[in-house]
Formats: sequence, C-alpha cells, structure tokens
Amino acid sequence: PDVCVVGLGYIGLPTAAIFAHKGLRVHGVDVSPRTVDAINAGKVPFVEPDLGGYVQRAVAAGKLTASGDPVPAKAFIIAVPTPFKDGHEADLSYIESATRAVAPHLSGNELLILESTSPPGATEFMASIVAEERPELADADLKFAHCPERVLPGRVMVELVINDRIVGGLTPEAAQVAAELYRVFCEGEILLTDAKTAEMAKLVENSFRDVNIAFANELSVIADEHGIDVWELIELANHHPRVNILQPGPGVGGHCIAVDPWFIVSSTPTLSNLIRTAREVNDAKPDFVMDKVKAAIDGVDSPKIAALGLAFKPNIDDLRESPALAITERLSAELPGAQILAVEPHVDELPAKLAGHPNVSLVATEAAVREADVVLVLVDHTAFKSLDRSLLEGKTLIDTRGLYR
Ligand code: SAJ
Repeated sequence: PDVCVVGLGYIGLPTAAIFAHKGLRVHGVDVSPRTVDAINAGKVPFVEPDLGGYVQRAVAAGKLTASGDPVPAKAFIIAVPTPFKDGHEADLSYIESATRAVAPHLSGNELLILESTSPPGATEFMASIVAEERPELADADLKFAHCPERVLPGRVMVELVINDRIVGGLTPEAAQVAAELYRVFCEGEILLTDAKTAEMAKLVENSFRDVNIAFANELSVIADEHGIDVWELIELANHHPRVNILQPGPGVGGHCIAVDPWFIVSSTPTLSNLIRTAREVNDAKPDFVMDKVKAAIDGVDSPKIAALGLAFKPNIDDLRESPALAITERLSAELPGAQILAVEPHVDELPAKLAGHPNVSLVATEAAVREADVVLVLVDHTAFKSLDRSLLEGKTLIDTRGLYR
C-alpha cells in the first residue's frame, strides 16, 4: 500500500478513508477485531457524519483494507490514543507499541508520521523506538514527522479537507515529504515547522480554548454570587470590539480540551500556572453544579431530578469525558433518596456507567420535565430548545447552559 494507518479511531479512520477516496491504496490497522471486521464490511464502528459513505466506497473500490497487523507501505501514520496517567503525565505506551509493530516492516526509506496528540518530544521518542528495534537502519533514509489534526468531532470529513495543517519534521526534508502526502486531500494551507513546535502547537490550541472556557466558568460562579445573569453579562461585554468571551457550562468534556493542557503542565510544571489553574477551574465546575442541586432539593421529600443531556457537547452522541454524564453519576451516588430522570435524545439506552443504578432511568424530555421537582440542564442540545416553557412553572430550574433563560 501507499499508506498504512495504525489506529482506526476518530482520527485514523477518517484519515485512512479520505486518502483512499483520493485514490491511494490504504491499509488500516487496529487492535480491535470488531473495528477491523466492521471496516472490511464497509461499515463504521462509531458515529461521524458522512464517514460511512467514504468508508463504504473505499472498501468497495478495493482501496481500503484493514487487519490487526501493519504491512509494508511507503508511509505509516500512527493515530493511537495518548491518555494520561495518574499524575496527569502522558501515557505513550500506545505510541510505543504501535511503533514497535511497524518497525519490522521498514526497509529504510519510509515516512513515519505521528498524528496522535502528544507531549513535546514524542516524535523523537518514536524515532528512538525505531532505532532500538532496527539499529541497522541508523544510516538509512527514514523520515519522521508530527502532523497533528485539529478537526472538530461532528465536522471531521469537512474540516480534514478545509482546515490549515501544521506539519513538523524531525528534519526539514521529513516535513517536506509529509506535506506532499497531506496535499493529496488537504485544501488548506500546509505550514512547515519542526516536530516539537508542531507538538506544542496542537496542545496550545486546545489550551487556549480551555483557558477561555475557564474564564467563562469562573464568571458564572462570580455572577451567581452577585445574583446576576452570566449570559446577559457575557453578551453585553462581547459588544466590546476586542472582547469575545466563551460560554459557561457544567464543566469541560471531550477527549482533547480537558486532556491536552495537562501535557503542557506535566512537561513544565513550574511554568504552567495559568494553564493548570484553568484546568482546575473547569474541573471544579461540576462541584458547583452539585451544590446547586443539593440546595434545591433540601427539604423536598423523595425529590425527582430531570437531568437534561449526557453528551459532552450539543447534538452528538459522544459521552466520552462528559461532565454531564459525570454529574448524573454523582447525582445517583450522592443522592440515593432522589430519583434521577436522565434525558439523552441521542442514545437508546442508559450508558454502562448508569445502567443498573436503581435510582436512574432514561426518560423522554417532556415526560422527565413534567415529573421533576428540579430541572437540571447539562447540555444545550437543539432538541431541548423546543420544550414548552410552561412545563417549567413551579419547578426549580438549574440551567448550566443558559438554554431556557
Ligand atoms: N465548551 C464550553 N463553552 C464553550 C465552548 C465549549 O463549555 O464556549 C465545552 C463543550 O461543551 C465541551 C468542551 O468545551 O464540553 C469541548 O468542546 P469543543 O467543541 O470546544 O471542542 P472538541 O473537544 O469537540 O474539539 C476540540 C477542537 N479544538 C479547538 O476548538 C481549539 C478541535 O478543533 C480539535 O481538533 C479537537 O479538540 C481535538 O481533537 O483536539
């Protein structure tokens, strides 16, 4: 094949599919047999708009295949997870094992790209693993680059094509060759740099957003203390030509913004005070929401709480690192005498983390609101906006998203 993509998740699979769509021969690799089988059958194991069509056509055209092991290719793209360990340090073990799996298939002139979001130095680490596995290739022409993606879940197939792209090489030549590869489908600008700057650029982008959301979340707590409406406050302040405050919520979720800033903090702990504090502010927001709910049900006999939304952001079914889901779990555990009416129009059954909790049930929006004493809005799904507002009369509304203001 032209390209071998290791890791067929939210980034690897769309990337593999779009290369195949452009006519390259692509082989995808994943440790999950379920994922491999789905792809070989032309199917997608998760929800992402338009991805299904790309995969189905690429597999039917014989351009995309999948298996559990890498095969020789001109370029390898590693797109495996980089979670963090207990001390918020990045866990590079998936990158390491993917690199070790690729190493035996190298002949010496390949391009190896790390796409996984990584702490500074990870691309060098990848090269050091190859050097360890294949010392005889020390003087060969292997090229290493880091090419982070910045696509927004839900818009991946569009943003892969139109977003500008940063390509950082361990050598300038490596950056050049990697840029030529991405040019196959990327219509945005391709910006060349060194690998470490590229690694940091990705982390900095998500930290920028995290710090700005933390500002909004801190304002929401301050405004609450003053008894004023934070959404009106932000709307007014944003009329200033150089002010653009983001929206507060119940916390920050997803697998990127709540994770990536820690890679900066753990690489330079004494220098990253603002970034760390922003993370702490956002992570503390669920405590504030819990306190509000506890105050609202104080003195209410067998209270019923409608929790609107479980996803990590509006209009998706993605529950990973979702503050809404975490808060609903805490409601169930910390308020055993309350009944939790969980509402999530994008799923058909309670997620594993809530299934089996005797005081939690999955209920339709209107029914939940009718029955509840307390209505807690956790996600601003469009589907919630059409709710008949008169149903909220006589109930305590805790609206973390400002949906019903
Ligand atoms: N959020 C707020 N208030 C806001 C904006 C967002 O509370 O004003 C919350 C959301 O509810 C959600 C979290 O932040 O819980 C993150 O959502 P998001 O839509 O901002 O971002 P993600 O995690 O879906 O995708 C981000 C994007 N990064 C940036 O916008 C800088 C995306 O471009 C990256 O590719 C992606 O992370 C990634 O993979 O790193």
